[in-house]
Amino acid sequence: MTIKFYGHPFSSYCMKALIAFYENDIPLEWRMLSPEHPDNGAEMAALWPIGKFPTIVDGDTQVMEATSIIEYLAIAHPGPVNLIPGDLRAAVKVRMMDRIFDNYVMTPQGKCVFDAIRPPENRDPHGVADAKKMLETIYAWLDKEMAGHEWAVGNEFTLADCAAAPSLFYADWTHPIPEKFTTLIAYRKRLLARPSFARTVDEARPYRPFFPLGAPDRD
Ligand SMILES: N[C@@H](CCC(=O)N[C@@H](CS)C(=O)NCC(=O)O)C(=O)O
Repeated sequence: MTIKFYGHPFSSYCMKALIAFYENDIPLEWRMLSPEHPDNGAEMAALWPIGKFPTIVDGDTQVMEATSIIEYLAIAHPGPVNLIPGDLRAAVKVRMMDRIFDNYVMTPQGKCVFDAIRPPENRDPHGVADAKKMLETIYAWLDKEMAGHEWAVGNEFTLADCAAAPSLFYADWTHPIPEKFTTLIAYRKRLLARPSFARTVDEARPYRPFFPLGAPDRD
């Protein structure tokens, strides 16, 4: 039975989970969440009232949260690319970096984007300024942290890179990574060249006109 994937190709958290599917060629059946597919929206509302996507359904198993989906795939559909290291100490670092990319890159990036789609009277300039400050702080930290290895944790592509790819992709569109952070910029380029992530970027390409801050003409 094919795994049902509820989400949208332009969603950063969907891209994160899709990387794990594509790394190991795990088949999936799209349940696109968009106004053209109201039935999928109704199914999703019944499955997960919080409404955040992606969510997957694999037979009797439902999994919410992109990180948990990647953890689930590693156990239920293992393949040649092991995104969660078997070594428990290494796995702690991978999970820590996953949290860092979600909490301190993806979250402040999202704050800036979602603020832009609010009506002007409901905007939160202080919150957006704080979010940009957080992005600047984490860019500086990551530029040092990423020195001397290919991927987020060592030289194997892991869960942490699944989180890093869409978060740095959209964060750089939202609040550009300063040119002086050459190590971080080079890492973002390596992520863009990884076939699994490149595929998600291509699948999301038709939706770029919907990026609320205006998508740059690159990547
Ligand atoms: N913590 C969730 C976050 C998922 C999330 O925020 N997804 C966004 C799309 S990228 C979403 O569902 N937005 C619609 C909404 O908030 O109603 C995860 O890691 O999967």
